[in-house]
Amino acid sequence: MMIIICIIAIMIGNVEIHAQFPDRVGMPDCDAISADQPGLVWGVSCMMTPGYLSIADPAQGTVSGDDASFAIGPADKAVISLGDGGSAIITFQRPITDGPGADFAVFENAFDDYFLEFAFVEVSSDGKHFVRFPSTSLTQAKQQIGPFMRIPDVRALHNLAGKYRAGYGTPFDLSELKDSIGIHLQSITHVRVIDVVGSIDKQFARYDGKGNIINDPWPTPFSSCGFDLDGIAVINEQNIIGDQLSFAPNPVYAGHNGGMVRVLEGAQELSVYSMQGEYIREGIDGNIQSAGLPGGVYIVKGIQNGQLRSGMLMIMP
Ligand SMILES: [Ca+2]
Ligand SMILES: [Ca+2]
Repeated sequence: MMIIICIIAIMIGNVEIHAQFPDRVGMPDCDAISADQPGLVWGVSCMMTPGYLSIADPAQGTVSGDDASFAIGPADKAVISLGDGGSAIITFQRPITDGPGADFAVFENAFDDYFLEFAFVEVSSDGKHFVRFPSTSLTQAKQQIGPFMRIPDVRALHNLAGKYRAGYGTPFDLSELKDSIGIHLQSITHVRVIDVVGSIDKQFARYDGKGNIINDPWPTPFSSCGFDLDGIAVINEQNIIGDQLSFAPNPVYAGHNGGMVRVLEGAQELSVYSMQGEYIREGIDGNIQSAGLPGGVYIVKGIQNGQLRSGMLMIMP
């Protein structure tokens, strides 16, 4: 009997969505983060990799690439449009940490609760190894959602940025990545946002964490196509230990970001020593040059807020 029901369901083809995730802004179970929530801190740098105007016709080229500053600072509806499959990496003044509940939120500029575009979200604690939040899209993938068509029910979506309208961020909780390797959940320095494309054509489709095709408005061969990143807000920011220098990223791969490590909160007269106390090199404009240093743990000393402080920096080979 069960088998027959299953076969009928497959034949009908349009099985009801099992809506199981929070609903749109204004509904009681909505988990969106308002851009006006007190205490949010926002991204400070953005590096964008433009996607195609249409992934089905690469000859049309990529999106022109908006002013990257539109994706940093508070969400203000000035955005960068990623294009089909495009991405952006945002960094922060201090690392994000896994605190209670959602740890950061990603803001898009949808003008209402239904005309939505989605993006994968990945995090890194060294700018090199990124781990993707396991996403879910239970929206049907039999009929393409066209460029001006509605997303039927946001309760079918989880861990995809862009679920909520402008001014309301999609929350991400680092504890969902606790079984991941290669990242430190207490020191996330980079968030990468990647347009999901949205085509249901298997040549171009992108898949959620369970292998479902993600269906969102497509094709959209406009200069403003793809996910529109407005900003990323940090909810749980790493506390800086008062009397120690802290670095971002830490640990760091020797060649990361041109081999530069930033000293959080700023410091002057930086110098780098081996664990045996041997002087190695000076800092440069508040940064440590990690390129060329063998893998290992180093002691960095510097003047911060008028006091001599030190901290430990780990360089990965
Ligand atoms: Ca958390
Ligand atoms: Ca913005």
